[in-house]
Amino acid sequence: MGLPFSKYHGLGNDFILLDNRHQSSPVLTPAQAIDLCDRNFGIGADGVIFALPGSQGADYTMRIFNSDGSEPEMCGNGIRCMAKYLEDLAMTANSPVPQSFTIHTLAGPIVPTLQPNGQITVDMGEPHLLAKEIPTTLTVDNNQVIDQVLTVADQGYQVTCVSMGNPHCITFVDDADSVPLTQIGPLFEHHTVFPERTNTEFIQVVRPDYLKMLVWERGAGATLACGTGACASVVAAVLNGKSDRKATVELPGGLLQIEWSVVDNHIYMTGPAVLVFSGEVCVS
Ligand code: ZDP
Repeated sequence: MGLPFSKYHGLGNDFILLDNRHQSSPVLTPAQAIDLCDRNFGIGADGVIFALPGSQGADYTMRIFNSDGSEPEMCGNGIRCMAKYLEDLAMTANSPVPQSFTIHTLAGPIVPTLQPNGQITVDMGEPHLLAKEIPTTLTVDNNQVIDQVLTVADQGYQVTCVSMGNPHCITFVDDADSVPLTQIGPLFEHHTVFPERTNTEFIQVVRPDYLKMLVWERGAGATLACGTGACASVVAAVLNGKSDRKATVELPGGLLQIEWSVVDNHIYMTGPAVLVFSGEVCVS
């Protein structure tokens, strides 16, 4: 009756990982995922990740439910956790441990590679910039949203929108610590110009190779880190002439290394993933 699970975190962005390799649909409903993510009545997490059988040529498939039960297309910290989880499952089963695999997601194939030092580098694919790809109705002539005004609670913000498969709205600020995140975050998330809602990042450019980021996540609120958000923020900073293509992003939970390759236009994200505990949970 207990459902085996493992809990991992990537810089404090925490996930419940489920071994779903025996069937192609998630073993939990969104409502059950909401219950397990509850920090008082459940295990506590920002989301639930299902490690599913591969499809479309990939070794595995990842699906994720946010703590509010919604399903994002992609999850950067989560996919590092899934790579570590797959390594741990292989070690437990005395199977060969692959260093790299292809994981099918709703944002396309994503390729994590386990590094000898324990860090995980993920080929996150290419960023998407067209307004309809974000999606946002904050349209401009060239159909990209770069340094455009968005009015939130009667205040104008200069925003840049980037999709990493999931939507991100980035604002550059002088001082990340003074952003009233819990007040304005939800207003960005639910703004009418974002039909699929949005993740929201506030970025302080400390140096061209070092950004400080605060995030309000769609469906999860203020989290300690967001991998796709860090990737989107470096893209936004490059597009606005504010950073190098290779930069460290400081999040409340720690550091991510991000590189937007000139060679293949892909984003490479490097960071940790850590097992916290495993157990069995009652599911009703
Ligand atoms: O797009 C969304 O709804 C996000 N909340 C998904 C989770 C993103 C994540 N924090 C990340 O690291 O990319 C897991």
